[in-house]
Amino acid sequence: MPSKSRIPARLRGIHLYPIFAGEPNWMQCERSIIPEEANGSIPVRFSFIVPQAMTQENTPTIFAAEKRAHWRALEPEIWSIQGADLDAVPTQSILTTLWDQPRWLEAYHLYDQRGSELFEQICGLPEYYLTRTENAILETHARDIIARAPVRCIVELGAGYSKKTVHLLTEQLRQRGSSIFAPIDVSAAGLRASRAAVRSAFPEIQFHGLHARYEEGFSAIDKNLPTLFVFLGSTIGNFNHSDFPRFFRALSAAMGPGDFLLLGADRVKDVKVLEDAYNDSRGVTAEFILNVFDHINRLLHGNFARDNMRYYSRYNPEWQRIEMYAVARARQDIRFADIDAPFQWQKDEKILVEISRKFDPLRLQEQLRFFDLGAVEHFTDPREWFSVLRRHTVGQILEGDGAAQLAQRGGKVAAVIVARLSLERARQMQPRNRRVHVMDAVKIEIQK
Ligand code: AVI
Repeated sequence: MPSKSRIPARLRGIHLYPIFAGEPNWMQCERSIIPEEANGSIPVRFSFIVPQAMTQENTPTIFAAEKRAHWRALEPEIWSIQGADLDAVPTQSILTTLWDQPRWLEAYHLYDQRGSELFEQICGLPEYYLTRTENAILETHARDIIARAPVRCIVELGAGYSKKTVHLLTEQLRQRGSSIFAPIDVSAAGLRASRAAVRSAFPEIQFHGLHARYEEGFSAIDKNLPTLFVFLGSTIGNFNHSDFPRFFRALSAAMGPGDFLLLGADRVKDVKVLEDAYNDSRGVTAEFILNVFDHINRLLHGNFARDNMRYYSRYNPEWQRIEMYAVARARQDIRFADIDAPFQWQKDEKILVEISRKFDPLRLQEQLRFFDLGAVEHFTDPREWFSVLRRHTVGQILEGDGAAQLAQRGGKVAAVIVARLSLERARQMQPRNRRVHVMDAVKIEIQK
Protein backbone atom coordinates (compact mmCIF):
# COMPACT_ATOMS: atom_id res chain seq x y z
CA MET A 1 0.00 0.00 0.00
CA PRO A 2 1.61 3.32 -0.97
CA SER A 3 2.13 5.86 1.72
CA LYS A 4 -0.23 8.74 1.92
CA SER A 5 2.59 11.16 1.15
CA ARG A 6 3.06 9.72 -2.37
CA ILE A 7 -0.39 10.85 -3.46
CA PRO A 8 -0.71 14.57 -3.97
CA ALA A 9 -3.41 15.96 -1.73
CA ARG A 10 -5.44 17.28 -4.64
CA LEU A 11 -5.73 13.79 -6.13
CA ARG A 12 -7.19 12.28 -3.01
CA GLY A 13 -10.92 11.98 -2.80
CA ILE A 14 -13.47 11.45 -5.51
CA HIS A 15 -12.97 12.37 -9.16
CA LEU A 16 -15.49 12.23 -11.93
CA TYR A 17 -14.20 11.52 -15.41
CA PRO A 18 -16.38 11.25 -18.48
CA ILE A 19 -16.28 8.33 -20.88
CA PHE A 20 -16.97 9.43 -24.42
CA ALA A 21 -19.34 8.06 -27.00
CA GLY A 22 -17.58 6.08 -29.67
CA GLU A 23 -14.73 5.29 -27.32
CA PRO A 24 -15.88 2.30 -25.37
CA ASN A 25 -12.33 1.00 -25.30
CA TRP A 26 -10.94 0.50 -21.84
CA MET A 27 -7.48 1.84 -22.66
CA GLN A 28 -9.05 5.06 -23.80
CA CYS A 29 -11.10 5.24 -20.64
CA GLU A 30 -7.98 4.55 -18.66
CA ARG A 31 -6.21 7.40 -20.40
CA SER A 32 -8.85 9.82 -19.29
CA ILE A 33 -9.08 8.69 -15.74
CA ILE A 34 -5.46 8.56 -14.75
CA PRO A 35 -4.29 11.67 -12.98
CA GLU A 36 -1.09 12.62 -14.72
CA GLU A 37 0.64 13.72 -11.59
CA ALA A 38 0.46 10.41 -9.83
CA ASN A 39 3.39 8.02 -9.87
CA GLY A 40 3.63 4.27 -9.66
CA SER A 41 0.77 2.06 -8.77
CA ILE A 42 -1.83 3.15 -6.28
CA PRO A 43 -5.12 1.67 -5.19
CA VAL A 44 -8.07 3.48 -6.63
CA ARG A 45 -11.77 2.90 -6.37
CA PHE A 46 -13.82 3.08 -9.55
CA SER A 47 -17.48 3.31 -9.73
CA PHE A 48 -19.24 3.46 -13.04
CA ILE A 49 -22.00 5.95 -12.63
CA VAL A 50 -25.37 4.65 -13.73
CA PRO A 51 -25.98 6.43 -16.97
CA GLN A 52 -29.29 8.22 -16.40
CA ALA A 53 -27.61 10.64 -14.03
CA MET A 54 -25.09 11.70 -16.63
CA THR A 55 -27.02 11.59 -19.85
CA GLN A 56 -29.88 13.96 -19.41
CA GLU A 57 -28.68 16.13 -22.27
CA ASN A 58 -28.23 13.17 -24.63
CA THR A 59 -30.28 13.21 -27.77
CA PRO A 60 -32.70 10.33 -27.44
CA THR A 61 -31.66 7.97 -30.15
CA ILE A 62 -32.46 4.30 -29.97
CA PHE A 63 -29.21 2.88 -31.33
CA ALA A 64 -25.98 2.60 -29.38
CA ALA A 65 -23.34 4.88 -30.91
CA GLU A 66 -21.14 1.98 -32.03
CA LYS A 67 -24.08 0.18 -33.68
CA ARG A 68 -25.64 3.14 -35.46
CA ALA A 69 -23.58 2.78 -38.64
CA HIS A 70 -24.89 -0.77 -39.19
CA TRP A 71 -28.51 0.32 -39.50
CA ARG A 72 -30.19 1.89 -42.49
CA ALA A 73 -33.72 3.09 -43.10
CA LEU A 74 -35.61 0.38 -44.96
CA GLU A 75 -38.52 2.76 -45.31
CA PRO A 76 -39.85 5.59 -43.17
CA GLU A 77 -39.52 4.68 -39.47
CA ILE A 78 -38.41 1.13 -40.22
CA TRP A 79 -34.75 0.18 -39.85
CA SER A 80 -32.81 -2.83 -40.94
CA ILE A 81 -29.24 -4.03 -40.57
CA GLN A 82 -27.07 -3.31 -43.55
CA GLY A 83 -26.40 -6.49 -45.51
CA ALA A 84 -28.65 -8.70 -43.36
CA ASP A 85 -30.61 -11.16 -45.45
CA LEU A 86 -33.64 -12.14 -43.44
CA ASP A 87 -35.14 -13.88 -46.45
CA ALA A 88 -32.28 -16.34 -46.87
CA VAL A 89 -33.70 -19.85 -47.12
CA PRO A 90 -33.05 -21.62 -43.79
CA THR A 91 -32.01 -24.84 -45.50
CA GLN A 92 -29.44 -25.77 -42.90
CA SER A 93 -31.85 -25.37 -39.98
CA ILE A 94 -34.54 -27.43 -41.68
CA LEU A 95 -32.32 -30.27 -42.84
CA THR A 96 -30.25 -30.66 -39.71
CA THR A 97 -33.29 -30.95 -37.47
CA LEU A 98 -35.24 -33.15 -39.90
CA TRP A 99 -32.27 -35.49 -39.93
CA ASP A 100 -31.92 -35.42 -36.15
CA GLN A 101 -32.93 -38.42 -34.02
CA PRO A 102 -35.83 -38.05 -33.36
CA ARG A 103 -36.80 -35.54 -36.07
CA TRP A 104 -37.90 -32.03 -35.12
CA LEU A 105 -38.21 -28.50 -36.52
CA GLU A 106 -37.40 -25.04 -35.22
CA ALA A 107 -40.64 -23.25 -34.36
CA TYR A 108 -39.88 -20.08 -36.32
CA HIS A 109 -40.59 -21.89 -39.61
CA LEU A 110 -44.27 -21.87 -38.59
CA TYR A 111 -44.61 -18.17 -39.35
CA ASP A 112 -45.02 -17.76 -43.06
CA GLN A 113 -47.90 -15.49 -44.11
CA ARG A 114 -50.51 -18.21 -43.59
CA GLY A 115 -48.93 -19.34 -40.32
CA SER A 116 -49.07 -15.78 -38.94
CA GLU A 117 -52.74 -15.52 -39.93
CA LEU A 118 -53.53 -18.85 -38.31
CA PHE A 119 -51.76 -17.80 -35.13
CA GLU A 120 -53.90 -14.66 -35.00
CA GLN A 121 -56.95 -16.93 -35.19
CA ILE A 122 -55.59 -19.15 -32.42
CA CYS A 123 -55.33 -16.11 -30.13
CA GLY A 124 -59.10 -15.64 -30.38
CA LEU A 125 -60.07 -19.31 -29.84
CA PRO A 126 -62.18 -20.09 -26.78
CA GLU A 127 -59.75 -22.81 -25.66
CA TYR A 128 -56.67 -20.63 -26.05
CA TYR A 129 -56.77 -18.74 -22.74
CA LEU A 130 -53.21 -17.33 -22.96
CA THR A 131 -53.85 -14.15 -24.96
CA ARG A 132 -57.02 -13.19 -23.10
CA THR A 133 -55.54 -13.87 -19.70
CA GLU A 134 -52.34 -11.96 -20.33
CA ASN A 135 -54.31 -9.09 -21.80
CA ALA A 136 -56.48 -8.90 -18.68
CA ILE A 137 -53.40 -8.85 -16.45
CA LEU A 138 -51.90 -6.00 -18.45
CA GLU A 139 -55.16 -4.09 -18.56
CA THR A 140 -55.37 -4.28 -14.78
CA HIS A 141 -51.74 -3.48 -14.06
CA ALA A 142 -50.48 -1.33 -16.94
CA ARG A 143 -50.68 1.84 -14.85
CA ASP A 144 -48.59 0.31 -12.11
CA ILE A 145 -46.12 -1.36 -14.45
CA ILE A 146 -45.43 1.86 -16.32
CA ALA A 147 -45.32 3.98 -13.16
CA ARG A 148 -42.62 1.73 -11.75
CA ALA A 149 -40.59 1.51 -14.93
CA PRO A 150 -39.49 5.11 -15.57
CA VAL A 151 -38.44 4.65 -19.18
CA ARG A 152 -38.40 6.71 -22.35
CA CYS A 153 -38.65 3.81 -24.75
CA ILE A 154 -40.65 0.61 -25.04
CA VAL A 155 -39.06 -2.13 -27.12
CA GLU A 156 -41.39 -4.99 -27.98
CA LEU A 157 -39.96 -8.31 -29.10
CA GLY A 158 -42.38 -9.19 -31.90
CA ALA A 159 -44.29 -6.68 -33.99
CA GLY A 160 -47.23 -6.87 -31.68
CA TYR A 161 -49.75 -4.19 -31.94
CA SER A 162 -52.15 -6.08 -29.81
CA LYS A 163 -54.48 -4.82 -27.13
CA LYS A 164 -51.73 -5.64 -24.65
CA THR A 165 -49.31 -3.20 -26.23
CA VAL A 166 -52.02 -0.58 -26.38
CA HIS A 167 -52.44 -0.72 -22.59
CA LEU A 168 -48.75 -0.07 -22.11
CA LEU A 169 -48.49 2.70 -24.71
CA THR A 170 -51.60 4.43 -23.40
CA GLU A 171 -50.18 4.52 -19.89
CA GLN A 172 -46.73 5.54 -21.05
CA LEU A 173 -48.22 8.54 -22.85
CA ARG A 174 -50.52 9.40 -19.98
CA GLN A 175 -47.72 9.33 -17.46
CA ARG A 176 -44.79 10.67 -19.51
CA GLY A 177 -46.36 12.64 -22.33
CA SER A 178 -44.11 11.11 -25.00
CA SER A 179 -42.31 7.89 -25.78
CA ILE A 180 -40.43 5.87 -28.31
CA PHE A 181 -41.93 2.55 -29.36
CA ALA A 182 -39.59 0.13 -31.12
CA PRO A 183 -40.98 -3.26 -32.09
CA ILE A 184 -38.47 -5.85 -33.33
CA ASP A 185 -39.61 -8.37 -35.90
CA VAL A 186 -38.36 -10.35 -38.89
CA SER A 187 -41.60 -9.60 -40.68
CA ALA A 188 -41.57 -6.26 -42.50
CA ALA A 189 -45.32 -6.65 -43.06
CA GLY A 190 -45.87 -6.98 -39.32
CA LEU A 191 -43.81 -3.84 -38.68
CA ARG A 192 -45.77 -1.89 -41.30
CA ALA A 193 -49.05 -2.89 -39.70
CA SER A 194 -47.71 -1.87 -36.30
CA ARG A 195 -46.51 1.47 -37.69
CA ALA A 196 -49.88 2.23 -39.25
CA ALA A 197 -51.72 1.38 -36.05
CA VAL A 198 -49.39 3.44 -33.85
CA ARG A 199 -49.55 6.42 -36.22
CA SER A 200 -53.29 6.53 -36.10
CA ALA A 201 -53.83 5.77 -32.41
CA PHE A 202 -50.76 7.42 -30.89
CA PRO A 203 -49.41 10.15 -33.18
CA GLU A 204 -47.29 11.51 -30.29
CA ILE A 205 -45.26 8.31 -30.16
CA GLN A 206 -41.95 8.12 -32.01
CA PHE A 207 -42.05 4.83 -33.89
CA HIS A 208 -38.89 2.93 -34.86
CA GLY A 209 -39.56 -0.55 -36.23
CA LEU A 210 -36.50 -2.81 -36.25
CA HIS A 211 -36.52 -5.34 -39.05
CA ALA A 212 -34.24 -7.87 -37.42
CA ARG A 213 -34.00 -10.99 -35.34
CA TYR A 214 -34.65 -10.38 -31.65
CA GLU A 215 -31.03 -10.59 -30.60
CA GLU A 216 -29.74 -8.30 -33.35
CA GLY A 217 -32.47 -5.83 -32.53
CA PHE A 218 -32.23 -5.60 -28.77
CA SER A 219 -28.45 -5.58 -28.67
CA ALA A 220 -28.43 -2.46 -30.87
CA ILE A 221 -30.47 -0.39 -28.42
CA ASP A 222 -28.58 2.35 -26.65
CA LYS A 223 -27.96 1.28 -23.06
CA ASN A 224 -28.26 4.88 -21.98
CA LEU A 225 -31.83 5.11 -23.17
CA PRO A 226 -34.02 3.91 -20.30
CA THR A 227 -36.03 1.15 -21.93
CA LEU A 228 -38.75 -1.30 -21.04
CA PHE A 229 -38.20 -4.51 -23.02
CA VAL A 230 -41.50 -6.29 -23.49
CA PHE A 231 -41.64 -9.99 -24.33
CA LEU A 232 -45.17 -11.23 -24.03
CA GLY A 233 -47.42 -14.10 -25.07
CA SER A 234 -45.23 -16.73 -23.38
CA THR A 235 -43.08 -16.92 -26.48
CA ILE A 236 -40.23 -17.97 -24.17
CA GLY A 237 -42.17 -21.23 -23.90
CA ASN A 238 -41.34 -21.99 -27.53
CA PHE A 239 -37.59 -21.79 -26.88
CA ASN A 240 -35.81 -25.09 -26.44
CA HIS A 241 -33.32 -25.70 -23.66
CA SER A 242 -30.37 -24.23 -25.50
CA ASP A 243 -32.23 -21.24 -27.02
CA PHE A 244 -33.58 -20.25 -23.63
CA PRO A 245 -30.30 -19.53 -21.77
CA ARG A 246 -28.72 -18.07 -24.90
CA PHE A 247 -31.60 -15.65 -25.28
CA PHE A 248 -31.55 -14.44 -21.68
CA ARG A 249 -27.77 -14.12 -21.58
CA ALA A 250 -27.90 -11.91 -24.67
CA LEU A 251 -30.86 -9.88 -23.46
CA SER A 252 -29.34 -9.27 -20.06
CA ALA A 253 -26.04 -8.19 -21.65
CA ALA A 254 -27.96 -5.79 -23.88
CA MET A 255 -29.80 -4.14 -21.02
CA GLY A 256 -28.55 -0.97 -19.39
CA PRO A 257 -28.96 -0.09 -15.71
CA GLY A 258 -32.10 1.97 -16.36
CA ASP A 259 -33.82 -0.83 -18.26
CA PHE A 260 -36.63 -3.19 -17.34
CA LEU A 261 -37.99 -6.41 -18.77
CA LEU A 262 -41.65 -7.29 -18.87
CA LEU A 263 -42.05 -10.99 -19.49
CA GLY A 264 -45.23 -13.00 -20.04
CA ALA A 265 -45.07 -16.70 -19.11
CA ASP A 266 -47.74 -19.37 -19.18
CA ARG A 267 -47.97 -21.47 -16.06
CA VAL A 268 -48.21 -25.15 -15.27
CA LYS A 269 -51.87 -25.97 -14.62
CA ASP A 270 -54.57 -28.57 -15.03
CA VAL A 271 -53.57 -30.89 -17.89
CA LYS A 272 -56.97 -30.78 -19.59
CA VAL A 273 -56.94 -26.99 -19.74
CA LEU A 274 -53.46 -27.11 -21.25
CA GLU A 275 -54.18 -29.87 -23.75
CA ASP A 276 -57.45 -28.26 -24.93
CA ALA A 277 -55.64 -24.98 -25.59
CA TYR A 278 -53.41 -26.79 -28.10
CA ASN A 279 -56.02 -29.10 -29.58
CA ASP A 280 -58.96 -26.84 -30.30
CA SER A 281 -62.28 -28.14 -31.51
CA ARG A 282 -62.09 -26.15 -34.76
CA GLY A 283 -58.76 -27.64 -35.76
CA VAL A 284 -57.02 -24.27 -36.17
CA THR A 285 -54.00 -25.38 -34.13
CA ALA A 286 -53.69 -28.54 -36.21
CA GLU A 287 -53.74 -26.46 -39.38
CA PHE A 288 -51.18 -24.04 -37.92
CA ILE A 289 -48.76 -26.86 -37.09
CA LEU A 290 -49.16 -28.83 -40.33
CA ASN A 291 -48.95 -25.69 -42.45
CA VAL A 292 -45.21 -25.71 -41.72
CA PHE A 293 -44.85 -28.52 -44.27
CA ASP A 294 -46.44 -26.41 -47.02
CA HIS A 295 -43.97 -23.71 -46.10
CA ILE A 296 -41.02 -26.14 -46.23
CA ASN A 297 -42.24 -27.54 -49.56
CA ARG A 298 -42.18 -24.01 -50.96
CA LEU A 299 -38.78 -23.15 -49.51
CA LEU A 300 -36.93 -26.34 -50.39
CA HIS A 301 -39.13 -27.68 -53.20
CA GLY A 302 -40.03 -30.67 -51.08
CA ASN A 303 -42.85 -33.20 -51.38
CA PHE A 304 -44.34 -33.50 -47.89
CA ALA A 305 -47.92 -34.68 -48.45
CA ARG A 306 -50.33 -32.88 -46.16
CA ASP A 307 -53.13 -35.40 -46.67
CA ASN A 308 -50.83 -38.14 -45.48
CA MET A 309 -50.07 -36.70 -42.07
CA ARG A 310 -52.00 -35.86 -38.91
CA TYR A 311 -51.60 -33.55 -35.95
CA TYR A 312 -50.93 -34.96 -32.49
CA SER A 313 -50.30 -33.01 -29.29
CA ARG A 314 -49.93 -33.85 -25.63
CA TYR A 315 -48.73 -32.40 -22.36
CA ASN A 316 -45.46 -33.94 -21.24
CA PRO A 317 -45.47 -33.49 -17.43
CA GLU A 318 -41.84 -34.46 -17.01
CA TRP A 319 -40.67 -31.70 -19.35
CA GLN A 320 -43.55 -29.38 -18.40
CA ARG A 321 -44.41 -28.73 -21.99
CA ILE A 322 -47.02 -29.21 -24.65
CA GLU A 323 -45.51 -31.11 -27.56
CA MET A 324 -46.98 -30.57 -31.02
CA TYR A 325 -46.22 -33.22 -33.61
CA ALA A 326 -46.91 -34.14 -37.20
CA VAL A 327 -47.35 -37.90 -37.59
CA ALA A 328 -47.10 -39.77 -40.90
CA ARG A 329 -50.31 -41.69 -41.64
CA ALA A 330 -48.37 -43.79 -44.13
CA ARG A 331 -44.73 -43.94 -45.17
CA GLN A 332 -43.62 -40.89 -47.14
CA ASP A 333 -40.49 -40.77 -49.29
CA ILE A 334 -39.37 -37.21 -48.78
CA ARG A 335 -37.27 -35.51 -51.45
CA PHE A 336 -36.11 -31.94 -52.07
CA ALA A 337 -35.67 -30.84 -55.67
CA ASP A 338 -32.16 -29.38 -55.55
CA ILE A 339 -30.77 -30.94 -52.40
CA ASP A 340 -29.45 -34.40 -51.99
CA ALA A 341 -31.15 -35.18 -48.65
CA PRO A 342 -33.96 -37.71 -49.24
CA PHE A 343 -35.33 -39.64 -46.29
CA GLN A 344 -38.15 -41.97 -45.41
CA TRP A 345 -40.71 -40.63 -43.00
CA GLN A 346 -42.01 -43.89 -41.59
CA LYS A 347 -45.67 -44.61 -40.86
CA ASP A 348 -46.53 -43.38 -37.32
CA GLU A 349 -43.18 -41.62 -36.99
CA LYS A 350 -43.53 -38.23 -35.28
CA ILE A 351 -41.84 -34.97 -36.17
CA LEU A 352 -41.80 -32.54 -33.24
CA VAL A 353 -42.84 -29.23 -34.78
CA GLU A 354 -43.24 -27.05 -31.70
CA ILE A 355 -42.97 -27.16 -27.95
CA SER A 356 -44.73 -24.80 -25.57
CA ARG A 357 -43.15 -24.89 -22.13
CA LYS A 358 -45.16 -24.10 -19.02
CA PHE A 359 -43.55 -22.48 -16.02
CA ASP A 360 -43.64 -22.30 -12.28
CA PRO A 361 -43.23 -18.54 -11.89
CA LEU A 362 -41.19 -18.77 -8.69
CA ARG A 363 -38.68 -21.14 -10.27
CA LEU A 364 -38.53 -18.93 -13.33
CA GLN A 365 -37.84 -15.87 -11.22
CA GLU A 366 -35.09 -17.68 -9.36
CA GLN A 367 -33.57 -18.80 -12.64
CA LEU A 368 -33.64 -15.28 -14.11
CA ARG A 369 -31.53 -14.06 -11.19
CA PHE A 370 -28.66 -16.01 -12.69
CA PHE A 371 -28.96 -13.93 -15.84
CA ASP A 372 -28.66 -10.78 -13.70
CA LEU A 373 -32.37 -10.17 -14.02
CA GLY A 374 -33.38 -9.46 -10.46
CA ALA A 375 -36.85 -9.73 -9.01
CA VAL A 376 -39.06 -6.70 -9.13
CA GLU A 377 -42.69 -7.66 -9.44
CA HIS A 378 -45.00 -10.49 -10.38
CA PHE A 379 -48.53 -9.95 -11.68
CA THR A 380 -51.02 -12.71 -12.23
CA ASP A 381 -54.73 -13.32 -12.88
CA PRO A 382 -57.27 -14.52 -10.28
CA ARG A 383 -56.97 -18.15 -11.45
CA GLU A 384 -53.17 -17.87 -11.49
CA TRP A 385 -52.96 -19.29 -15.00
CA PHE A 386 -50.52 -16.79 -16.42
CA SER A 387 -47.72 -14.61 -15.02
CA VAL A 388 -46.29 -11.29 -16.06
CA LEU A 389 -42.94 -10.56 -14.49
CA ARG A 390 -41.25 -7.21 -14.31
CA ARG A 391 -37.50 -7.58 -13.93
CA HIS A 392 -34.61 -5.21 -13.53
CA THR A 393 -30.97 -5.75 -14.34
CA VAL A 394 -28.74 -6.15 -11.35
CA GLY A 395 -25.59 -4.06 -11.01
CA GLN A 396 -22.46 -6.14 -10.84
CA ILE A 397 -19.43 -5.79 -8.67
CA LEU A 398 -16.30 -6.67 -10.52
CA GLU A 399 -12.66 -6.08 -9.94
CA GLY A 400 -9.73 -5.16 -12.15
CA ASP A 401 -9.79 -6.89 -15.51
CA GLY A 402 -13.38 -8.05 -15.16
CA ALA A 403 -14.46 -4.47 -14.74
CA ALA A 404 -12.37 -3.40 -17.70
CA GLN A 405 -13.94 -6.05 -19.90
CA LEU A 406 -17.41 -5.07 -18.82
CA ALA A 407 -16.67 -1.44 -19.46
CA GLN A 408 -15.42 -2.37 -22.92
CA ARG A 409 -18.76 -3.93 -23.67
CA GLY A 410 -20.44 -0.82 -22.37
CA GLY A 411 -21.51 -2.86 -19.37
CA LYS A 412 -23.62 -1.99 -16.43
CA VAL A 413 -21.42 -1.57 -13.41
CA ALA A 414 -23.27 0.33 -10.78
CA ALA A 415 -21.17 -0.65 -7.81
CA VAL A 416 -17.84 0.47 -6.50
CA ILE A 417 -14.86 -1.42 -7.79
CA VAL A 418 -11.45 -1.52 -6.26
CA ALA A 419 -8.59 -1.79 -8.69
CA ARG A 420 -4.89 -1.19 -8.87
CA LEU A 421 -3.60 0.61 -11.92
CA SER A 422 -0.18 1.10 -13.33
CA LEU A 423 -0.03 4.84 -13.65
CA GLU A 424 3.39 4.78 -15.24
CA ARG A 425 2.03 3.73 -18.63
CA ALA A 426 -0.98 5.96 -18.41
CA ARG A 427 1.18 9.02 -17.96
CA GLN A 428 2.63 8.55 -21.43
CA MET A 429 -0.75 8.64 -23.10
CA GLN A 430 -2.14 11.56 -25.00
CA PRO A 431 -4.92 13.68 -23.55
CA ARG A 432 -8.24 12.68 -24.97
CA ASN A 433 -10.40 14.44 -27.46
CA ARG A 434 -13.14 16.16 -25.51
CA ARG A 435 -15.33 17.18 -28.41
CA VAL A 436 -17.41 14.03 -28.40
CA HIS A 437 -20.66 13.58 -26.61
CA VAL A 438 -20.69 12.66 -22.92
CA MET A 439 -22.32 9.28 -22.49
CA ASP A 440 -21.27 7.97 -19.15
CA ALA A 441 -18.83 8.61 -16.37
CA VAL A 442 -16.38 6.84 -14.18
CA LYS A 443 -15.95 7.93 -10.64
CA ILE A 444 -12.54 7.26 -9.16
CA GLU A 445 -11.85 7.43 -5.53
CA ILE A 446 -8.17 7.60 -4.73
CA GLN A 447 -7.63 5.87 -1.46
CA LYS A 448 -5.36 7.04 1.26
C1 AVI B 1 -46.42 -18.09 -29.87
N1 AVI B 1 -46.57 -19.10 -28.84
C2 AVI B 1 -46.45 -18.48 -27.51
C3 AVI B 1 -47.74 -19.95 -28.96
C4 AVI B 1 -47.83 -20.94 -27.78
O1 AVI B 1 -48.84 -20.92 -27.09
O2 AVI B 1 -46.85 -21.63 -27.52
C5 AVI B 1 -47.69 -20.71 -30.27
C6 AVI B 1 -48.81 -21.69 -30.43
N2 AVI B 1 -48.70 -22.89 -30.96
C7 AVI B 1 -49.86 -23.47 -30.98
N3 AVI B 1 -50.75 -22.67 -30.44
C8 AVI B 1 -50.12 -21.54 -30.09
